[in-house]
Amino acid sequence: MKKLLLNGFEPFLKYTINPTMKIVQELDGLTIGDYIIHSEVLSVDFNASGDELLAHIKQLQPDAVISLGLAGGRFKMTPERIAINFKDGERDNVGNNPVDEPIHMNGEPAYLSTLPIRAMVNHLTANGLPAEISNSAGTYLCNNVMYEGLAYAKSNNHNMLSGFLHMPASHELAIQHGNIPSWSHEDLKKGVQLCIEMLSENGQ
Ligand code: PCA
Repeated sequence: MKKLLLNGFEPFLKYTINPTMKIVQELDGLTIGDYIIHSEVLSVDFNASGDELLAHIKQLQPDAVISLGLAGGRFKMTPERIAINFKDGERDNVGNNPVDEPIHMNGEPAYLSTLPIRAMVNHLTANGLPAEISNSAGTYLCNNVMYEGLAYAKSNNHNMLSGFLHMPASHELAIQHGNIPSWSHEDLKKGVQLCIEMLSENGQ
């Protein structure tokens, strides 16, 4: 049996609920295909989230890492193709407000996801869920965590697959937010389960 580290994020900015938190909590301990799922929730804190991720990786020694984040305003599930070496964005949950800063001072400019993102998108759409590959994870916490996971894999464990899935809002969040496209919690969760099935079938 292989181990999957599945991360979600806490709420942030004007998003009073982060649907990824509930999804990872509900999938914790389940087995999908070859993978047993171990879930964690990461902080929306530029100074802490990378260290949190690396601590979970070192503790669990996973075969693969999938991190989930809310992309408020997106209509589709969007596996991310690339993480870039930049931190920039609105104030995080503890007040960090980086502008054009590198994540790693002399790090690679970017890393490509090692998840089977095309197979994931095809499997999602074949099962009736709108999906497309995203070519930008932004420069906020999600990009930060995706970059850290791939940088770790590159320098410490070439076999560990790693990447990021951005998710639309849930209906529960959309009601609170007021003006945002949304999916049911069940469809969001099913989307993540379908992606893990593809990881099991197509991940090397
Ligand atoms: N989404 C944010 C950070 C946390 C989350 O769920 C992002 O897209 O960077």
